[in-house]
Amino acid sequence: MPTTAYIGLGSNLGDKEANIRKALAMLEEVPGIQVKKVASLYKTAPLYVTKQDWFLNTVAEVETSLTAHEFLTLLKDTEKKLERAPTVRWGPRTIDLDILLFGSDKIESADLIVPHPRMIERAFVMVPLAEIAPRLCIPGRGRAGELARLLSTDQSVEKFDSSQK
Ligand code: PH2
Ligand code: MG
Ligand code: MG
Repeated sequence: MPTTAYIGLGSNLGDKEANIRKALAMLEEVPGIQVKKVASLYKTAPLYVTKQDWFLNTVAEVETSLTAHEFLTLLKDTEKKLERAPTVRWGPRTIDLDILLFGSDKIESADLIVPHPRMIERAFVMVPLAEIAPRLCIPGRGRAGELARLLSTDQSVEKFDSSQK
């Protein structure tokens, strides 16, 4: 049985939009992965390390026959192919691909924690997630739509118009 997973995509180095579109195109090509829904692109203020360029963020729903760890390896390989260089924690990156949810799995291994432990505090994750899956339940936290509404007033997240670059 395939698993429905949600991934967060972010970029704040180079051609941000191209980086996100390439990452999605590369994932589409992988046997065992189908990209089902992609939210709009959002221009977002950097969180945590605030002295860096703004990010483009989105969220995608994918269906996959891979295991969570196979999926993680694939995302890391995709980041490498898009020339993501090592950086400081929360610093600038060409592309960041994070597993947010993997079916209803709860995973706590050294290299992967799912649901993503900080997703619900991040408007740059919750606003695009709520766009494509407002009624999705985040285990123990509530529905994506409600959680996003609580966040979006104090973190800058606006729809990105790629024609106005
Ligand atoms: N990613 C981070 C740290 N801060 N801020 C925004 N707005 N968007 C991100 O994707 C982001 C961030 C580390 O992964
Ligand atoms: Mg991240
Ligand atoms: Mg990451």
